[in-house]
Parts: sequence; C-alpha cells; structure tokens
Amino acid sequence: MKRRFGYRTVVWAAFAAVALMSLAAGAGAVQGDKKFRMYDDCEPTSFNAVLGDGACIGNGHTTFAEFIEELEETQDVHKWRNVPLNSHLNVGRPTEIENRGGEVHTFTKVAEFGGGFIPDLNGISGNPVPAPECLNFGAIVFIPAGATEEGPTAGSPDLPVGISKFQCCIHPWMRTTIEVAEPGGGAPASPTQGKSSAHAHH
Ligand SMILES: [Cu+2]
Repeated sequence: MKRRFGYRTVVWAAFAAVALMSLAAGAGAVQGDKKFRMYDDCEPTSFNAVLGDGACIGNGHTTFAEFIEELEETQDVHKWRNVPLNSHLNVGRPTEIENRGGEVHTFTKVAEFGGGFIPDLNGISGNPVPAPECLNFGAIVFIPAGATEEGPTAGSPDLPVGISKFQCCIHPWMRTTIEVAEPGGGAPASPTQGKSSAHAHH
C-alpha cells in the first residue's frame, strides 16, 4: 500500500512537471491565437420566414427586407463583415475563426475575391462570377453561428508567407486579407524584391 502510494506520487509529480514545462513553453513562445471574427445582424423572425427555421439564431436587429435593401443600395451590408479586414501576422502565429453572428458563414481561402455560391446574393452584391473555391463544396468549411474553429497557422501551406485572401462563400462581400511576413523579423519583402531574387536563381 505504501509502495503503491509512492509510485502514484512519482507519476503525478512527473505529470505536473510536464504540465508546468509546457505552460512555461507556451508563455514564452509565439503570441496567442490571432482571432478573426465574422459578424452579422440577422433578425431571426424575418430571416427564418424567408430562409427556413434555424437559418438565423440570436438577437440581431436587421430584418431580411432591410438586409436586401442595403445590399441593393451599397452592394454591401455593413453589419455582415469580417473583423479585421486586413491583418499582418508573423510566421508561427496560430489563428482562430469565430462566428459572432446569427447565421452560418464561411472563411474560405480564395485566389481572388469573387462571388459565393448563392446566385441572388452574388447578383445584388455585384459579384456575378463565383470564386471557384466557393463552388468546391467538398472543401468548404461552414462555421455555424456562435462557433469557433481553429484557423490556419501563419507560415503553413494554408496561410503561407505573402498575401492570402479569405471570403464568405454565402456573403461574398465579407472579406479578409492576411499578409504573413517573411520569417526573420524584418519588414516583409516587397513583391519586387521577391521577384528579382527569384530571377537571380535562373
Ligand atoms: Cu457569410
């Protein structure tokens, strides 16, 4: 009994030491997750009457009619937006994508901004041609209202050094541009510098 107790104590002490070390490593390493938030202001009764039950949850105040009206006037609905719009990250920085709205959104990487997969919203918002990535349904990640998803880490293949563009494939005016700086702490290399050094290797 006594021996067993001793063994357990050793195991727990080792476990605690490892936990402490990883805490310390975490604290000394890169900054915390960079959060990208997607917002909307859908008013549930009017949105669900048009789009079906559950399309909008929460307590937004913009009715479906007001949403369409603003979109027609400005090709944008201001409360349906990503924050921040633009961001600079260092290699190694993890990201997190948070849906703070009442509707489903996507945070889809595209080569160039374009329309989403809802033809009506594409038309009214002036994005008639869908971004091809938004038609690749197998790969689109839908982020439900209130959900937080792990995003790509800066410098990984999904968020490489340079400029990456992300948009909602439902509301194509919801867009974010992320620039990942060259590792090494210096200022991001300008596109011209990148090109000339690549050229020098030929
Ligand atoms: Cu959206």
